[in-house]
Amino acid sequence: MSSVNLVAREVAVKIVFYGPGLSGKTTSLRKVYETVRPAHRGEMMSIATEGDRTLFFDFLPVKVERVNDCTVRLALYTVPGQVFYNATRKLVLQGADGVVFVADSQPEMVDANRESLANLEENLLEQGVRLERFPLVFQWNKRDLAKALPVPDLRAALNPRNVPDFETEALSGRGVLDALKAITRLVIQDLRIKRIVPPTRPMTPAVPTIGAPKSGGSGLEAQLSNLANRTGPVSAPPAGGSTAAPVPAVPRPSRSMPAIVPQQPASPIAPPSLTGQRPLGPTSALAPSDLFDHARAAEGAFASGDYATCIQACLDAARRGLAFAGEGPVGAQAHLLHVDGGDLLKLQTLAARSSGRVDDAAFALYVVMQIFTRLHAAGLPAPATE
Ligand SMILES: Nc1nc2c(ncn2[C@@H]2O[C@H](COP(=O)(O)OP(=O)(O)OP(=O)(O)O)[C@@H](O)[C@H]2O)c(=O)[nH]1
Ligand SMILES: [Mg+2]
Repeated sequence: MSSVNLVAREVAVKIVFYGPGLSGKTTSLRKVYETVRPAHRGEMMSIATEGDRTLFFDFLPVKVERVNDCTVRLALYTVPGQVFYNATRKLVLQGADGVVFVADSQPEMVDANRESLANLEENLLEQGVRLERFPLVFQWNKRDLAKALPVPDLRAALNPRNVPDFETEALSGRGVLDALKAITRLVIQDLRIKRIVPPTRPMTPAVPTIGAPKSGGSGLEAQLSNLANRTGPVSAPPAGGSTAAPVPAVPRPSRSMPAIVPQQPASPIAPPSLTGQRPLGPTSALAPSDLFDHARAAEGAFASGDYATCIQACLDAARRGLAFAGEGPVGAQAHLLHVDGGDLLKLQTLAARSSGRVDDAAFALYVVMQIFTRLHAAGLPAPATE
């Protein structure tokens, strides 16, 4: 869901990396994280992973300055590709402005690619959005594998609309930033057509428009390219395997997270609006407005490395969240909301300890997000009536 701050001339857009399980969505996002200079991005958050598998989502904020006289803030998300996580995919997809579809080039993945694309179409339609009119680009990923299908075959199977597509190797990063540039350009064009992006100021004739970026100028292409960390170019040649530095599933929190704050925490699952002074993480993005402050407290403690406080704040938020399901024992509330009782028990055990570890705190945030997600699905808390 895009948001525009006309005073600051900032546009915040949400882009989702979609595709079947293990196609390379998380690896692609990680490569964007590694490529973009720290001053232009926040920390990458991987919320609940099991080995390679994303269980909830990954999130990375990126800032692109001076596009069409505006600053563009990208909120990049990945979905979990495994078929049975469709409820989570729907949540992450809500309010998306564009999608990078990461297809797996291997022959045995043709059906999984097709099913995932059909699933994207169906989930968008539930939001009243038609895929054929939606900003979309493809990554034909894993091109480094010898058995990768020819690109024309992939196009015929998945891209009859002939939207921009890119051969990528997420492990080395080849092509990943090109796909991101393309989807950002499409999204901004779409927002301009919808008159959401403000027109260029008349007094700044030197600033090129999105549709006609000038080479070496301050157009979107140039700006995104300029973000690249010179010590780790995205187009580094593949070296017969992974060249990516190992990144922990739960990255170490940074005190230098970018300014990300919602203008109004009105919708419980609104994507983060990216203006303001303090960081907004995925937990507060999912929080019902009554619990927004609790989520922020938990995230603040996490960001400052105070994991024990984060876990306590999560337990508090979890209890308050469960209370929306009515009075009674926590177990019954959890049952009503279909929240995993085992996870709650573990959260209570962690909170009883005096110290906290980063992975425990990340788990606590995950439990709270699980509760927020279920509350939303159940329509709780009910909106206030006049
Ligand atoms: N050879 C090769 N392997 C890749 C490439 N991209 C990703 N992989 C590998 O594919 C596996 C899955 O990658 P992920 O990025 O975790 O996949 P995902 O799409 O996020 O998977 P889910 O979270 O389950 O949806 C990992 O072992 C990656 O190292 C690529 O371009 N080439
Ligand atoms: Mg993943």
